[in-house]
Amino acid sequence: MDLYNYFYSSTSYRARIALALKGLDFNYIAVNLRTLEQRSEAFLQRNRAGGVPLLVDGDFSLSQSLAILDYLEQTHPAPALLPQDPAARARVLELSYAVACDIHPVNNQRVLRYLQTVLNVTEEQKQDWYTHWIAEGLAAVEQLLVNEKDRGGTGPYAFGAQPTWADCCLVPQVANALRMKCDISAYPLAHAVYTHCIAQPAFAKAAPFAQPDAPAKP
Ligand SMILES: N[C@@H](CCC(=O)N[C@@H](CS)C(=O)NCC(=O)O)C(=O)O
Repeated sequence: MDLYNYFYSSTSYRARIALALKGLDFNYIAVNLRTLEQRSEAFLQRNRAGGVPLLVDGDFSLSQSLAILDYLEQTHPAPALLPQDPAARARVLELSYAVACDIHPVNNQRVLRYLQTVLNVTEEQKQDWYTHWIAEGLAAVEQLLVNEKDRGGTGPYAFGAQPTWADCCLVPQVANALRMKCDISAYPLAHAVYTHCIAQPAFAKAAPFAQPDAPAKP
């Protein structure tokens, strides 16, 4: 399999975590988001949406990180990253979608680029925008983790003793928030899940600064 991705991309990071947890090797094909390689004609021919990750498995090509997670789940079921029980599975998806559908899209690079280059917001206003949506989004995620704890959830992952899609989505989002210097002290459960996960080998393998296109760690 080939994974078109970028070290700092949180959606790529989701796919890398799932691949690592399932013990799957892949060819790392870097798409440089800093130089807007995702907008190049060559890449747009692969993915008209102009985003990473993009998974290519033989002649099968797939964008959308959650569709990639689902494809991996179906094609390589072990270890399972979604619970069997319908309610438990729905809880995992609820948190995953809270990150993937509510937090990430409004702070995606193309949105920030539009704010700056078309709407001419200042750097400070851009940071306000980013921080605002992180705060709104992580507060909702934290409540989901509180609810899970109230139901008897024990961690150390978001939903129990095994990693799930929720961790694949949450860890990159918290990493982005920290990189953008957002205060995440109001989300202790999310922070605890993040801290646990990044110490695990599969998550470490998938981390931004473990990737071949990453510069030396700042
Ligand atoms: N919903 C898509 C989003 C893909 C996406 O837009 N990824 C970001 C990187 S995290 C990207 O490539 N952004 C480039 C841009 O916005 O121009 C997914 O989950 O895969």
